[in-house]
Amino acid sequence: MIRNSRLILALDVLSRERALDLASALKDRIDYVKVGYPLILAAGLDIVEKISSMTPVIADLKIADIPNTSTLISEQVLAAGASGIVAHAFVGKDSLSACVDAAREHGALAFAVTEMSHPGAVEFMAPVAERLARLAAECDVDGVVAPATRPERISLIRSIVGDRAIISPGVGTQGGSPRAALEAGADYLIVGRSITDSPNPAASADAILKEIR
Ligand code: BMP
Repeated sequence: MIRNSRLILALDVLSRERALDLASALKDRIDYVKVGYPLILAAGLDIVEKISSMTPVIADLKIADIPNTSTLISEQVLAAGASGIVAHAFVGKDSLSACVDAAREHGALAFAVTEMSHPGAVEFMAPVAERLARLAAECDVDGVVAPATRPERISLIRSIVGDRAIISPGVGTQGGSPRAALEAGADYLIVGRSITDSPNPAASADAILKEIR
């Protein structure tokens, strides 16, 4: 069984059955499954509990609301069994802290988004990513999300967040290199379609694991 694989599987599929099949087939190759709006909206919130019985789940709802609403959203996914939640940092200290507090109360992890991996992130997020990373550290998040598509940004964000975990999406389908992201300072790679859209998801996960080992 491979643990500490440094892989987080982004399970952005719309079929409950397919999600459970993938989680079951890949659970020994990954450290977490990340679920977000696509799967939760398609399959229902209890998919979090179902997958959690196989492998820890990070609920990536990129929470970005006023503190009260952020707490309510966090509590829903945490009560459903999520081991981690993801929130946006740009909403400010009070809202991000509300998510961190909710995670702590459930013994779960809280991650904050600093800079996203898609090209459009350079328009508004990149110019403030360092401030967002500092705010995330001030709010005592467990980790941050930083882009594997721009490894130099991972290094910069690492210099700000210290020992906090960096989880990094954007490898494979979005063009980022797994090895480059880890060498730049990422702790975990978030990988979705390169694995889930593959005719052989387990073999594709193994190929990434081989590349990063
Ligand atoms: P894929 O490997 O298929 O590109 O999936 C990446 C996953 O990471 C998706 O769930 C996406 O929503 C998420 N993600 C991202 O791609 N970039 C970010 O900056 C933040 C994300 O959460």
